[in-house]
Amino acid sequence: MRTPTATTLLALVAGAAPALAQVRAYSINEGVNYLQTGEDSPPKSPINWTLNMELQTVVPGDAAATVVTFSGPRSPFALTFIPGQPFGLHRRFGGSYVTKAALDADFPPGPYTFTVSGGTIGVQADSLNVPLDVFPAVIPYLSGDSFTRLQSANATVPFTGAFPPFTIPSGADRGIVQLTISRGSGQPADLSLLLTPADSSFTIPPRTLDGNTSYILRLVYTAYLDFPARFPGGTASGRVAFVRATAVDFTTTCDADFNTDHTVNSTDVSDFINQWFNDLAEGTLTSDFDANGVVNSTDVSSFINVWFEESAGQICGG
Ligand SMILES: [Ca+2]
Ligand SMILES: [Ca+2]
Repeated sequence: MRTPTATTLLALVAGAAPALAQVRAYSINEGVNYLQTGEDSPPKSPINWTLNMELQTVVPGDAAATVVTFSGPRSPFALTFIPGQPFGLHRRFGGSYVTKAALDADFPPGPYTFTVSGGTIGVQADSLNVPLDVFPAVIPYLSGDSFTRLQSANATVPFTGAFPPFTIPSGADRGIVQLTISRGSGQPADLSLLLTPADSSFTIPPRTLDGNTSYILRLVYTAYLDFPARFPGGTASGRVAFVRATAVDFTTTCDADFNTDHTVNSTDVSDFINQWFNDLAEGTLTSDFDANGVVNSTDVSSFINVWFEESAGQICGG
């Protein structure tokens, strides 16, 4: 008989121990969405108000059903099991509302009790207390000249934009700023930045985006109320989130449109060469066309090749 080594014993123990069946997180997100369509002004009227509820268990099968009860006309509110996740995910979108008053009528402030049942952990319940309104006071938007410059952004050079900071509202525990850029709703993000409420600028690194391509930038301010150590045994973290999100549509210009006037022509070559000599003299990196951190002759040849590919006279973006 072989004697198990310490390593194999550890492996046996680890393999034999099932993942702890438990609720690990549950949340309610209230959101308001905006679209910025002009320079240096926050969007004045929301597109819509939304609400989402979610509960996660450590493994699928811990709970077969999740129902949320509260003092409102849409209670009881049954969440839907979302298959295909490594954990047990129960989620439901509460709908899109034109006004905050309409949202509050269906989902009023007060306690929301999440009850799980039908799985390995049996019937368990705990609640979240939803206050009336703990939204960040500031509506997210691209400030200064950021909006206009983004409309003709050249993806081969860094783009730095500005937005207003916000104060974590009274009653909230923390806040975050998220900035994502994708090719459309539901598409994976080409850029995803996690920032703080005190931040007021962001940078898109060169070559993160493609040239002559349409994108949606989403700037999201969230205030969180944390409810730690919830559910029997204190296994779950609860969270109520109040989210303001602003979308900005933009189209990058062609890679060879160096002066970002939406046309590729000989002026772009002369402007690029002038900048290239200037970078050599100053040690700057504006004409680092291949974004390798060095300005040298390869940047000129790469630029010229792309300039020929994006044939003269091509209209780009915008
Ligand atoms: Ca141009
Ligand atoms: Ca280079």
